[in-house]
Amino acid sequence: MIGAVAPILPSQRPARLCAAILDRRDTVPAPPFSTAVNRSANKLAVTDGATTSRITAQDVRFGTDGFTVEVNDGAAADDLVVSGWLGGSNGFQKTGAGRMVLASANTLTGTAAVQAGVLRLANGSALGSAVAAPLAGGTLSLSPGLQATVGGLKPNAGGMTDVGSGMVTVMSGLSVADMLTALIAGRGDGSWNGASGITSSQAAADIIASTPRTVGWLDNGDGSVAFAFAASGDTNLDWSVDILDAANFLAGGKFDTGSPASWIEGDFGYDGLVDILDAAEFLSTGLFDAGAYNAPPGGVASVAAVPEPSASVTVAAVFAVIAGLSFRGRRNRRAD
Ligand SMILES: [Ca+2]
Ligand SMILES: [Ca+2]
Repeated sequence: MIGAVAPILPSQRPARLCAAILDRRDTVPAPPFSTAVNRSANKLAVTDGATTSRITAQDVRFGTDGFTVEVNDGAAADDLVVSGWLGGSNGFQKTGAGRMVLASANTLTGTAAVQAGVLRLANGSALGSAVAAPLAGGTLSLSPGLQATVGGLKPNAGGMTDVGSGMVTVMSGLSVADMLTALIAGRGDGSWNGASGITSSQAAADIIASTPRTVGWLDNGDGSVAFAFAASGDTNLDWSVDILDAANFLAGGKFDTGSPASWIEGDFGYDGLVDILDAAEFLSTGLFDAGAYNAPPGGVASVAAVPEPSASVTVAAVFAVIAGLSFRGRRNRRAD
């Protein structure tokens, strides 16, 4: 139920204009959320999932005690959309089976723990510098094509991180080894059907539709890592497969060496090596020089309008590129 609205005392305001300060000490009744949102103690709850509940113009500061947002599931795909500003120094816990969408840039810190249901990011800065932690039964997801940055991520906490058709950059605290553990768990049998870790529901759907897609990753070298919906061969995760990728594949110098290799060096199959299987994956997508294969938010992938080249032409083109670059040696720096 929507509670009565009472003025907020100046002493209760955060630095910014704010409709409600939601923390344990707060005694202010609920602000006028658009549908059936109520709150008690340190919990904000959406109890009516029949329509999408919205927190729009209000800014909400989660107090230093942290906060629980319970979003129950209903008929609407999005059960709660928060497009106001969220701030707070101790994160929040998302509970309930419903889907909560963060649609604006926020300044959260602490841990955003997804204990159940879905927390979807619809803005690249929706989590501020908070650490996302999807726990068993919880999923962190992205709106289509979104490129999101999070302060941290705990992808091996039992839950799922679904990159969809987007990309996640994790600023710090996630090692390449832990990211790979999560990716391999999410990859499952190769069709991205794992029960936990990092996956892509878009890649899984594409594979079912016989379009080979996967999830790629990068070590940015500055303490941050990234992973994204990808096609094999897209070494730099720019959502096209072109000469830069062929150059990275060659510059890595890992082909058939048995040396440990990364995605950018050409290990597209997650066995840690670059061999003929990876080269085959590179070629089998038919995407070389075919333009963008993934749509930006609200856009259309240009590859959709390009007639798919025949496999033989694509293979010939790639091998011509590889042969040409080979003569130039490995002095060239990686084109990433
Ligand atoms: Ca690329
Ligand atoms: Ca491999």
